[in-house]
Amino acid sequence: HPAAGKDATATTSDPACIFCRIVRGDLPAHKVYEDEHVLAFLGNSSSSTCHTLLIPKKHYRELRDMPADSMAVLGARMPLVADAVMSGMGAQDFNILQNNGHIAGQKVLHVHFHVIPRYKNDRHWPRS
Ligand code: DGP
Repeated sequence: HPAAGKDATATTSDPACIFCRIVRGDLPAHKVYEDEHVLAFLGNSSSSTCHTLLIPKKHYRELRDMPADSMAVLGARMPLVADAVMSGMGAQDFNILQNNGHIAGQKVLHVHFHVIPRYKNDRHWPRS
């Protein structure tokens, strides 16, 4: 596994990466949740009300680049972030979506999980 044995405590930030810039505060974003390891903020597409992105603060290009411990922390935060999005919006249901690579629809090369609140008759799936 490519991420096996990687040092999850290494500082990794890509100056050219939009999401790293949001993590650093260089680029504004509406934050939904933040701690030492992860950040959740509203996506800027208008495809869904409060469509939220959950990212590791460190720069990993895609899922397979993430060390297991970073992935574990991020996974543990997913229900918290989903809860925050749901309660803020009065939505009860949600999708988690995660794209890897150009063909799969990944546009920002900093791994991110879409937390998509679902509303009755929103006809959202499978678009993100
Ligand atoms: P994907 O297609 O899976 O790479 O999703 C990219 C997501 O990132 C999409 O929800 C729109 C969002 N996004 C792209 N650029 C920005 C930005 O500059 N600010 C914010 N808040 N979101 C962005």
